[in-house]
Amino acid sequence: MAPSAVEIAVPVAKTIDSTDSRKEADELKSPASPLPEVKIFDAASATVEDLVDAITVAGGVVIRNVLSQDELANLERDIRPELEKDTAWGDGDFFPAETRRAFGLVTKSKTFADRIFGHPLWTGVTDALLTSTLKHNWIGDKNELSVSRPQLNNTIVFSINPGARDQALHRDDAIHHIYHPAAAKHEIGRDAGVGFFVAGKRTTKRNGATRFIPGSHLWDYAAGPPEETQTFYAELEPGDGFMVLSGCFHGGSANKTDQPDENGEIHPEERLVYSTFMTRGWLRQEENQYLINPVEKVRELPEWMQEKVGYGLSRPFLGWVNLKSAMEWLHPNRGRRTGDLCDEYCPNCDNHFVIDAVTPKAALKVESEDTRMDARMLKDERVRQPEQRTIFDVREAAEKLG
Ligand SMILES: O=C(O)CCC(=O)C(=O)O
Ligand SMILES: [Fe+2]
Repeated sequence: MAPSAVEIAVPVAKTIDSTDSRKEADELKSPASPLPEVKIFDAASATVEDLVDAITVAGGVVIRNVLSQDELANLERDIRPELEKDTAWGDGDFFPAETRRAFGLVTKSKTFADRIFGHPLWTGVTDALLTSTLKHNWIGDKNELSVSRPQLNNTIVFSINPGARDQALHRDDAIHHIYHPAAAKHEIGRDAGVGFFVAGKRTTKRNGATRFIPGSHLWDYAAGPPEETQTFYAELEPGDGFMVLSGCFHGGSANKTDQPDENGEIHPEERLVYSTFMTRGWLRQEENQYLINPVEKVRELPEWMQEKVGYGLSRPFLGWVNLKSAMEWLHPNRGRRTGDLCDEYCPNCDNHFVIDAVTPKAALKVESEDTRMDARMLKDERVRQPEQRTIFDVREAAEKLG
């Protein structure tokens, strides 16, 4: 998340006055509530459901062994030269001066794209938490149902070096001006985003592990400031991952490995973490994916990833170029595919018109042939009608002639 110098006035949570809602209000979570347990899974056995359940309760979850040591080595080979180009932003900033960063990782490393951005547990969790379905959009007499899928928000690798101070605890939800009052439990649709941090090296409380406050995604966002005493440090072995809701207080931590350890020895360590956030399809992306990723490199990704990078359409109508899906702009010579911008007649797309079901009533009816054999009695307004090319309608000619 980028630094912000202005303080934003935050609305106060609404007053609850009925008896039922008072009971619910008692259960609303706050900084005084007990902190939920942070669960730990292994990538080989965890299911998307396990992770979603754990995240919705605690706001974050640890997953062991997301990447193998070979994959980590490939990733570092791709990314290290990029980190070496970075310089300090100046202390007093959001990032301590000892942090080095690199961005635009989906096109800088195939391993990053395949094994982090495209990891099935990650795509499963973000699809579950960040997909939205618009059910009520009347356009004339048709009710349009539109699905908007999650898209990439940012990609950053953080190298935190010895001597770095704590990054201030913050919510990445602030980027999208999100405010939530306190909630008793999590509901799907609440989050602006989810983050995934994968350790490139061992990350510990001493060398700068990401810390977060479990359960803080359910607090009134006006409650603050966050207390360091409530933080949980996501200590990871190389290749482990940590997923966190953007509604949780979190931050990178101080790297104290420039100071003597419990044996009085100094062993400086770099804390290396690859991070990626996804957001909802209809929010602006934090990192501008169209400028940071060379378009020819984007074309090398599988199409489903191109869509997630931001070239897919957020239905019903967000992100078009020349009134077409950006996927058609990216691939001008290929035919239309699933996900392209199309009308209601398209058999591939997930943009559906829904006509509410009507309970049948007794009525006088005109009997006709089985309409699959002869549909002349029916005119389905939803089916594109054949174009008439001549002033003589040849289909009626047989009847006219007897
Ligand atoms: O470095 C970390 O562990 C967290 C970084 C972070 O939260 C941010 O930059 O928004
Ligand atoms: Fe953050």
